[in-house]
Amino acid sequence: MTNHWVDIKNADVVLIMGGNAAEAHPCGFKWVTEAKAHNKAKLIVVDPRFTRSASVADFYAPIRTGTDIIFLGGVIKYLLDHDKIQHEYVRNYTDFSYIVREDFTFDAGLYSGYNAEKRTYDKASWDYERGDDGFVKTDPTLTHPRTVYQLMKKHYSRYTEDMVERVCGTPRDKFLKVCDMLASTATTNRAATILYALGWTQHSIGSQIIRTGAMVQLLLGNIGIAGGGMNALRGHSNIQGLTDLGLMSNLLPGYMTLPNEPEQDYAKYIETRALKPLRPNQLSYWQNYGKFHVSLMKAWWGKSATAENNWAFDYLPKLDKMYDMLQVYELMVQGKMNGYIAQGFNPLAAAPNKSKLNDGFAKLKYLVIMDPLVTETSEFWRNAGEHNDVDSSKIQTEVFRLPTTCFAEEDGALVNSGRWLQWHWKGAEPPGEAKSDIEIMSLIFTRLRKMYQEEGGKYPDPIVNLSWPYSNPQNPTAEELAKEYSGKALVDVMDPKDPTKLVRKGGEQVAGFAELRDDGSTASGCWIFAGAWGPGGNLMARRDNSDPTGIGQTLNWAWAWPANRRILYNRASCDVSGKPFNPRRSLISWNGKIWTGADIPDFKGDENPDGGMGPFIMNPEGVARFFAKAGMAEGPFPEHYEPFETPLGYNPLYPKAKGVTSNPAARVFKDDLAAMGTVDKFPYVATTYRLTEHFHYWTKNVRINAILQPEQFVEIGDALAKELGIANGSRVKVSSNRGYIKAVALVTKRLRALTIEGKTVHHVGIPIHWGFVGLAKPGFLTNTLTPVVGDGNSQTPEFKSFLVKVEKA
Ligand SMILES: Nc1nc2c(c(=O)[nH]1)N[C@H]1C(S)=C(S)[C@@H](COP(=O)(O)OP(=O)(O)OC[C@H]3O[C@@H](n4cnc5c(=O)[nH]c(N)nc54)[C@H](O)[C@@H]3O)O[C@H]1N2
Ligand SMILES: Nc1nc2c(c(=O)[nH]1)N[C@H]1C(S)=C(S)[C@@H](COP(=O)(O)OP(=O)(O)OC[C@H]3O[C@@H](n4cnc5c(=O)[nH]c(N)nc54)[C@H](O)[C@@H]3O)O[C@H]1N2
Ligand SMILES: [Mo]
Repeated sequence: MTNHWVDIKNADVVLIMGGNAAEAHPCGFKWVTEAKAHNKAKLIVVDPRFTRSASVADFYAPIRTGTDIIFLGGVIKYLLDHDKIQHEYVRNYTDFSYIVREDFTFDAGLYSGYNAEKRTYDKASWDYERGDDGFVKTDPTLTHPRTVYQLMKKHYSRYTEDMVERVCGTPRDKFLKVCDMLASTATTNRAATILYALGWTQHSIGSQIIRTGAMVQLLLGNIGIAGGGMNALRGHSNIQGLTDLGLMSNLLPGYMTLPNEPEQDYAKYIETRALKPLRPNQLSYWQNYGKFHVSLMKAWWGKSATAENNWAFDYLPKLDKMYDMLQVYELMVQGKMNGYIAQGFNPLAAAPNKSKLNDGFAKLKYLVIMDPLVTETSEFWRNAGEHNDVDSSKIQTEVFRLPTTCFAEEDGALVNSGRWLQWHWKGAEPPGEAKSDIEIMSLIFTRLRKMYQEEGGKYPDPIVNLSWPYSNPQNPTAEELAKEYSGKALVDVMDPKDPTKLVRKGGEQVAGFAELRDDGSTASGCWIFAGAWGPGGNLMARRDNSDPTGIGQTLNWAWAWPANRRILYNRASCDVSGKPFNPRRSLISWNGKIWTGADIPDFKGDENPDGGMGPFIMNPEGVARFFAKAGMAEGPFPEHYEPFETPLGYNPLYPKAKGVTSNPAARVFKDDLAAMGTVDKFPYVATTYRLTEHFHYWTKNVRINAILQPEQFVEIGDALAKELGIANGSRVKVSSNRGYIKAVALVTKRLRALTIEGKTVHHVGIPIHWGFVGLAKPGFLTNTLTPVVGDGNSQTPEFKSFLVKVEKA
């Protein structure tokens, strides 16, 4: 979230689109209720299904899955056409007036630089034009045809109301009503928040859907203000912490990135990330990259990371490709993997195309499961009849189960969607032989290290030199690890402007990332967490909920990254001179000497507004981007592409063009493309989702949940049920080109048929929670049906839109 849970209460308009917060985030949803009760906020829900969120909304609009870019692009066109934009904001705080390079083009669904064979772009032309001074050229009159404004206006001129109605199936009047409600927040005294989750991410164009939402918010001046923002409602209780700590194949902690294979030169690695400002007087905060990186390397390799060895740069793997789950399972079925560790992960249930996973696991020599429960993955080899129809006698994979504790049985911090690190305390002793994940990993590590120490091997340095300074090397405490992430001074750290002035005494915890250095004098395992455990102790454990301004800015409750800041980009809540746009919900302001207020300023604290520094300090241009330079896989402006399994078979933006029906830069492998189904055989659009009564695949192990939702069902609209002669409560078989499931039919009015390009399109709704392990009635894994294709940026699978057929079972 750019904002945080409590702040939702400040919104005047709440748009829930691509999520079902009332069901999947029932605790956080109370802040929507607060906004409605105390702020007369209007709640809009746009979803293919009439959900539990929709049932309490002021306005509901249906949409076909996977077409949100058309819808939101239509909103962009509406706002531009009706001049419903926050002019002062857009003019000063975005790239509206920036001029784009002459060789940048967009033609029939493809941007300049496309390589059809590799399915990727050379993004060089997706950039601004530079002047002789090295800075980006701008045209404040916005008349130059290559200003971002003009290009964007042209791009979205195709996204008409008519197009929205035809492609999304959203009736025109409903679409216009949503536009109108959002447009009401283009003023400085009203705010809209967007709450989204998997209904946006789990598409082959998911990241671009989210960008389109962010563009709408920028036009309305809704980023950086109380009650505004782009708010990703995250999933598992600590999934925010997972990305923060860089647990993805291409990331390092704190959103730093691993070097790529060609990046063998340390200085160049830093240089390409510590970007110089693109406009005069801009901060470009990533210029500090080296300080965060060197501090990380000191945390990991201690004395072995030295200036002479470039802070152990050679110890870091150099990335040849992303190793996301789709890539890993592809390597598995190709027989290129020996072993796999599934830690707190049940991929047989959670990953797309179950039969591919069954094949892959069967080719492994060993599979390690770290989990408090028995999972489907740990029993992938067991024949469970129709629910897991495998030939056990042919599977040789050795499976090891290592029982772990769960969060309630250990101390530590969880990072919530609002970026708050909240400390929690152990509430129970673990049962039986269960050990914590930390202890298991430490036991594995210390044994591996011993083997490398005794037997050597190819390049043992990164392992034998890893810093492991814990009181019990076989079981570090949560406190020790939290202090390491936050960071400390290794020797006395002095003020660079006044070398006689002590900033931090050697051995002390640092107060924040501003104290980190690139000369090896500091260590921090995750720079954005720096200060969470500061010189004064554990700030994550704070529980003071006082809220001096009444807008939910409880700065002494827990600790938020970065720097305890609660609302990102909050400098943009003020006008150029530093006066709050909305004094009623002021976050910060310029008092003539410093920035101060209800939040930690997202700006240089003593920077006089007259200097012209922009509020988006992480961008080298200092402003927010409508034109996503070289950032995204598919192009700088979001464009609609159909789901890989499309009910149309063509892209309605250019019905005749080839190769642009679906995302030309999506993550997809050859065999998975061959496994896609077509609309002639699989005529209905399926989408998968969760229910309040279950948490994924674990709560079917809990008796009370198993009683609440005992049996697998699928939701079918009235009209389709009638057409197929299916009665409510009867059993149906739902098949895709990859397999089938059987479940009880729930015939409902909540899923209405939509008219798309003149033909009727039906959705089938499939909850995800059943399987062949647990106390609930055995069922089929929903992911028997889903296709293997991922977003080109995040590699998130397309779980939310694929094709099925439905028959009586
Ligand atoms: N009770 C409970 N709560 C949970 C979980 C759980 O298992 N149980 N899981 C947690 C996790 S890990 C996560 S990630 C979150 C997920 O939270 P959500 O994303 O809110 O949950 P989902 O039910 O997957 O899907 C959200 C909605 O997206 C809609 N949708 C599908 N396709 C589209 C589309 O193309 N456009 C639009 N506008 N909407 C679409 C679906 O109809 C559905 O209502 O929930 C978390 N909370
Ligand atoms: N079709 C379809 N597929 C989906 C989705 C969808 O919407 N549609 N949603 C996707 C999403 S967003 C998610 S997050 C995934 C969820 O997929 P998973 O994360 O694989 O599902 P969970 O059942 O939450 O599995 C987590 C496992 O962690 C274990 N666990 C709990 N606490 C601990 C602990 O402290 N340590 C260890 N080691 N283990 C622990 C639990 O017992 C459980 O078995 O599913 C994805 N798959
Ligand atoms: Mo999730």
